[in-house]
Order: sequence, then C-alpha cells, then structure tokens
Amino acid sequence: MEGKPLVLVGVGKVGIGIVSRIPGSARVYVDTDSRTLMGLEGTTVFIGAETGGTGTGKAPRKAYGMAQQERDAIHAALSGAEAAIVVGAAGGGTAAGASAVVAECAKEVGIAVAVFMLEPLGFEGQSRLAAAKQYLRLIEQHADALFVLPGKTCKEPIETEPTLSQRFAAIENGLLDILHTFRDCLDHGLDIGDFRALLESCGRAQIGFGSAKLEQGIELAFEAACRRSFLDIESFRVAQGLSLLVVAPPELNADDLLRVTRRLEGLVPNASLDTHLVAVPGADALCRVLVISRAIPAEVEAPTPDSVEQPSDEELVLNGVNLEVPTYVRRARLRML
Ligand SMILES: Nc1nc2c(ncn2[C@@H]2O[C@H](COP(=O)(O)OP(=O)(O)OP(=O)(O)O)[C@@H](O)[C@H]2O)c(=O)[nH]1
Ligand SMILES: [Mg+2]
Repeated sequence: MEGKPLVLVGVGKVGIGIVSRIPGSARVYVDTDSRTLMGLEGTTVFIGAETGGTGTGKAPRKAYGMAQQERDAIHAALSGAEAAIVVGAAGGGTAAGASAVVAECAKEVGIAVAVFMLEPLGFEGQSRLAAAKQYLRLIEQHADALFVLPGKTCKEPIETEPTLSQRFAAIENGLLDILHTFRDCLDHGLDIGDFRALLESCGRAQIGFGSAKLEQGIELAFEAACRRSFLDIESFRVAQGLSLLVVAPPELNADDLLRVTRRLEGLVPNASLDTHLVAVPGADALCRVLVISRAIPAEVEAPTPDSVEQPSDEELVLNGVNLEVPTYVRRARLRML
C-alpha cells in the first residue's frame, strides 16, 4: 500500500474516473469491466471474469456475487492501509453491488471505511433509484461512514438549467474537493488515529466543502460549505454530532476560527462538535473547510432532483444566521429557525 495510511478505492467506471484524478494517494480500482482497468496507476482488482469482462449491464446483484468471489484479492489490495475511502456511482451495477463487499473486506482487514456514493439522477428512473437505495442500505451495514451525494449541487448556475455534462462536472468537482482535503489533512499532520475515529463516528452522514482566501476569512469558507455543496443543513437538526475540518495557513486568525465554531455549536446545541485544524504553510494557500453532519437517520436524505418541489423565495435563517439558500434547499421549501 506504498506506506500510505489512506487508500482511495474507485469502484465501477465513474468511481475509477474520480479516484484516478487524485494523484499522490494510494489507489485501488475495482471493476467488472476490464477496459476501465487499463492504464491506471495503482492496484487493479478485476472482478468480472464471470461476465467476460464487459461490466454488469447495470445489474448490482451480479456485481455483488462476483465481488464475493474475489474477496481475497480485495483483502490483499486493502491490507496495509489504516483507512479506505470508496467511491462509486450508485446507478451503476458494479459500484452499487461491489461497494458493499469492498466495505466488508475493509472491516475484515481492520481498516476504517467511508463510502461516497453518487445518487442516480432523476431521469434515470424510479427502478434504478430503488435498486440503488437497496444496495446503499447494504453498504451502510458494513461501512463506518456512508455519504450519499445527491445528483445536484449548488455549484451549478442558479439562473440556467445545467447541461448533463455540467451537472456531472459539478458533482465530480465537489467530491474531488472533499477527497483532496482529506488527503491534505493526512499529509499535513492530522493523526490517522483521529481520522479513523472521525470516520468511525460518521454512520450515515452528509458533508459540505467550502473554501476562501486567507484574507477573506474562514467564515466565508464555512458559509460556502453550508450552502454550496452536498450538505443539507436540515440534517444539523437530527445529527448526533458535527465535525469541522479546517485546512488553513498558519496565519489563520484564531478569533475567526473561534467565531465559526461558536456558530456551529449554536446551530446544534444538543450535538457534539469536534474540530480538527491542520495548518498548511503557503502564502497563497486557501482556507478550506469540511463540515460533516454525523449519524443522521437514513430517512433524512440529501435532496435529489426527484424531491425538488416548487421554487420558493423563502430565505434560510438558522439561529438568526442567514446562510443563503442552496437552490435545492430553497425548492424543498426548507425553513429553519
Ligand atoms: N459523475 C458522473 N456520473 C455519471 C457519468 N455518467 C454516468 N453517471 C452516473 O453513473 C451511473 C453509472 O455508473 P458507472 O460507474 O458507469 O457504472 P458501473 O459501476 O461501472 O456499473 P456497470 O453498470 O456494471 O457498468 C449512472 O447511473 C449515472 O448516474 C459521468 O460522466 N459522471
Ligand atoms: Mg461499468
């Protein structure tokens, strides 16, 4: 595992495409399709011999069975790491079916494991969504942390309907920001033990990423994490805990950080907040913030295009703080006081 404590695991074509864009990490690629495994830097695990190496044709059950046959290879690819982050698109047969097996194998070799699954988009149909949800429940049984990323993020332009490729790019870039930040946290001093403990406390969770220049202040990055990403701040209400990860230059103003943590604590008086600060030197470095809503009930899912309702002009006001309203949250007529 190249001596790296964190291993990124791409499962299926989309998961592999995303993980292959995070250089500097230990990477494992799992697929039933032999073509997507060609020319990758990292460890490949081919699980598709039974279907002739041509994928599953969107059949998670087949992928689940084939991954079970390759458990030894999956164990071998993961062993040596301390934590794994598994990435895939739940609308794909391979990602939906094999990710649960990968998560189970990770636990068997003693690794903390988080799974990031992209939800199918609304137009892919109810049966695809239902199959994805079924396998997400299976993944949840094995993974320490499960982040289901909605098919829409607020990074899309609000005034125009995005094209399909813009929508995919927004989702992928949002996830890449999160994965880069995790990697940088570990590369710059976050204890792997703390990272493991964080993942192990997540359960079903949501995550938001925001960034701002040092001179703009950490609060701006925090607000962006709450309004422009995969985080529905309604989940704060039901989360059993919140985590704040801050990656910033050492010149970060301590009072500004205190103000952010006070704001978060004010938002969730009944949930515990744990904060991790990682200082990264660099004159032009950004302040980056990850906000994680931990241990939320499964029924509080991040909104998807399917759940989008009539647009409304309501503003989101939380404990007197206007966080601006993400498009999808506004459309879901969310109002929190
Ligand atoms: N982010 C992103 N998602 C995509 C893209 N194309 C398709 N998707 C989504 O990904 C799902 C398909 O995932 P894949 O990774 O191709 O499937 P797979 O895991 O390889 O599974 P198989 O069905 O066995 O090929 C679709 O249901 C879409 O929701 C893309 O370019 N980017
Ligand atoms: Mg495929």
